[in-house]
Formats: sequence, structure tokens, C-alpha cells
Amino acid sequence: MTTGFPKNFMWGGAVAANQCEGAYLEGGKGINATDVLVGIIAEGTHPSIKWNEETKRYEPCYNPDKVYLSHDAVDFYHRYKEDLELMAGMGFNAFRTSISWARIFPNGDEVEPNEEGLKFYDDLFSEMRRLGMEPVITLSHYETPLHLLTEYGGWANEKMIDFWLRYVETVFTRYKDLVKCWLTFNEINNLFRIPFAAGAMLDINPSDVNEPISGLTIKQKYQGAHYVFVANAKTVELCHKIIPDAQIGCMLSLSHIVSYPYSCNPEDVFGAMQFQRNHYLWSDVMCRGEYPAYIHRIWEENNCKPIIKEGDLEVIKNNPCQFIAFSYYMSAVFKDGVGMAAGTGGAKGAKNPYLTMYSPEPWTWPVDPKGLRYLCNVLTDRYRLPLFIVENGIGLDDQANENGEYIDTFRMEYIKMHLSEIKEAIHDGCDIMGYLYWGPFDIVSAGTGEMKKRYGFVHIDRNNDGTGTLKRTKKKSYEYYKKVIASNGEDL
Ligand code: BGP
Repeated sequence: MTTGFPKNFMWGGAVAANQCEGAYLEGGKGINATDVLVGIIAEGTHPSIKWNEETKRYEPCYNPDKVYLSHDAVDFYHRYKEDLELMAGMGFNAFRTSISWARIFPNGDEVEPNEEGLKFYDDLFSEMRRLGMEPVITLSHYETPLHLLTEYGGWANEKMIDFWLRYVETVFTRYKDLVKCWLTFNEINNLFRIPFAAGAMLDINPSDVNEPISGLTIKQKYQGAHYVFVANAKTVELCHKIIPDAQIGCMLSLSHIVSYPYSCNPEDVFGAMQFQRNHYLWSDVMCRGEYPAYIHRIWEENNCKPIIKEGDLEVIKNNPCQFIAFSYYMSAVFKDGVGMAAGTGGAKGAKNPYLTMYSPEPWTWPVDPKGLRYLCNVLTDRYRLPLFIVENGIGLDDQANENGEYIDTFRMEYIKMHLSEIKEAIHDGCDIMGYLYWGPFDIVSAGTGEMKKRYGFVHIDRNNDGTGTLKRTKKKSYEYYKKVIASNGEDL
């Protein structure tokens, strides 16, 4: 019986290329979806790309000259050595980031990759290893080349499978000696939230503020989801072929699963289960290797059964993911047909009367550490696979005191509460690979496109209006997390 964190537990942090690198047009990089969307989410106005049923194409409706915070972000592209040194200073043995697809294939449909982009990640992953950190690399963190969306319609088009596999084979081959832990699509359930919310098929982070970003029919969404399932399985197959000693997992936004029924009313209980199934669908197919029984009624009632080609189900069956990576930030309640609404910074439906935890602005997401233990247990019961918490953290509007210090007490509280519940989950028999705190240094928020949701152990002087020196300053939580890691989670 394991009590406490295992000896080989992975301790570290997680970011995404589009939220920290900046240099959005440097090194031969093309434009990706998040270069023209994140800011628009912040503006809460029209989506950046709109599906036109007549022309059967996406029509860009973004201002190509508008500057978004993510264009320079926090300049990780040029400052990653300083930032990784700071992470190593806390004792990280793992660090997660993503490869920005448009650095490797600027338009996404080229045959030859961009060498400058490949070289950047060679240097980045080598530096991680030099500092004793295992690279945990996300293949797509909403960073689809924009050209693939406007020219082909993104994952609504079967051609995406081949473009995706060309990109995947290129990076697996290039980084096979540097990267042994891969995640396929970041929060794929969030991107394709179906059918309750019109998640974007454009492989970009949706927001209820911009619904419907994609304007696609539900049939196109389930067809696109099937293309992603085939692409995911072929990615697993390629990973085993090119990097036999690597592990590869799916990555899901699983705060959604912790959408409790608001009451013991059977309508709420059954409704919550159905809501959860829209998120379980992804891990059911990607980890069990087959469509679940409940999907047939959804396909029938929505007339959205995808075209499934000869061999599709076989490749899916033969190539399940080896672990489930996920993000957990908050919980929600399911009431009157409404559950968690990701991307809007909070749960719709009703507030949970039992969660009186302080949720400071701009965070607002309901803090529920026990929900993480619950989640780890239900996932273990359902899949009996290793679990990897690759996002957990809290974004606060950290301000320096009169001595220029950042005393981020609640962040330390938040981490302590969640790690305590992870420890209990391990004792419950859950096989948990690691804990990667989201945003170990301040980065651009995916949901708001701004800097005011600061997650970091390290403050970065960058403001919403684009001003700032980019100076890095340790917050009080830096030494706290260093102590936690040094004690392998014993000293919380
Ligand atoms: C998750 C995304 C991350 C990160 C996180 C926090 O959904 O996978 O990219 O952004 O949300 O959200 P935000 O940055 O909006 O605070």
C-alpha cells in the first residue's frame, strides 16, 4: 500500500507555447489560430474565423494588423534559459510545454519543415534535460496553423489527418532522443465540447463568450471528432514505432467531470452523468480504444453519426493512449441542464453552496480540492490507467507590497490543499505519475488573453496594455514549492 508520493513522482510546471513564447513571427513561424483568437476572446467580440456555408470555407474576420498580448507574450522564446534556470532552482524534475505547430510547418500543408523552428525546440528540450527536467511535450495546445483552418476548414476536413501526421512524424523523428513523454491534443474535450456547447472545431480554445466560434453543424463536429480519434490512434502508433521507449497520453480538461448533481433529484443526477459523458467520450475512445455504448443514441437522436472508414475502428482499437493527462482547476454543479462552462472563468448553472472557499478575483472558479481526489478515483475505477495531473493552479492579480515582494499566500494554500488530496488519492490506490503546476511563471491567460490572471511562482513585469520590462521576480510561493519538491511532497 503506497502512502505518500512515489519516489519517481514527476514534480514541475506546465506552460503552452502560445501563452509564453512570443516571437510569433520569428524563426520562420507561420500564423496560428491563437495568434488571432486569444485577444478576440479578451475582446469578447466576433470570432476570428467564420464558417461560410455557401463558400464551404472559413472566412477570416480578424484584424491582421491588431497586436495581441500573445504575440510577444513573456518572450520565453528568447529568455527560456533564464526561466528554466529559475524552474531548476525549485528542483523541477519535469517541465511541460507545447510545440507550436506553425513553427515547424508555417502553413501546415507544406511538405518540408522549417529548420529554424525545429532548431529552436532542439535547443529548448536540450536545455531542459541539461537542467535535469524531463520534457513533457504537448503536440497541439490550440496552436493549429491558421492556414489549415481558413484553407481546409480545420478538423472538419479529413485532410487534417495527413497534415497532422506529417507534423507528428517530423517532431517524433527529430526529438526521439530528447522527449520520452508526449501528450497529443491539449484539452481536446474542451475544443470539441459536444453537444452541450458548440465547442470550436478549429482546434482553438473556445469560449462561451464567442459562441459559436465554428458555426459548424453537430454532424460536422462528430465527424471532426472521429478524424481526431483516428489521428490520435495513428499518433500513438507512430510514437511506438519511432520512439519505442516513450510514453504517450491524451490530455483532457477534467474539471468538467467534477460537475456534481446540484441535488439528489434524479433529473440532476442523471443529467450530470450525461453531461460528464460528453467529456468521458474522449478518454473512452482514446483509452479504451472503442466508441462507448451510449454514443449510438447520441448519434441517432442528433443524426450525427460520422462516416467511419474501413480500418478506422481497428487502428483506434490497437493504439490506445498509455496514460490520462488532465487539467483540474475547479468543480461545478449540474442543474437544469447546465454544467461546467469552460473558457468563461466559471461554472454556469448554480453555485455550489458547500464551496465557500475564497475565490478571489479575477479567479472566480470554484476552488474544490476534494474534487481532485474524487476525480482521480473515478478515473482509476473507469480506466485503471496511470494519471498525470499536468495542469492545476490559480491565477491571481498578484501585486507587490511596499517592499516590492509578492506575498502570494493563497496560492500556497491552494497548492497545499490540492497536493494533500492527491496524496489521499494515491493512498486510495490511484497511480499518479506527477503534478505539473500550471503557469510556474506568469503567462498570458488562454481564456482572457490578458496577464491579470497571474499563476506564477515568478512574477513577470508585463501588463495587459503590453507595457513592462519583462523582469522576473520570485514570489513567496517560489520557496514554498521548492520545499515541497525537496521533501517529495512530505512537507506541505
Ligand atoms: C486550460 C488551458 C491552459 C490554461 C488554463 C488556465 O484550459 O489548457 O492553456 O490557460 O486553462 O486558463 P486561463 O489561462 O484562462 O486562466
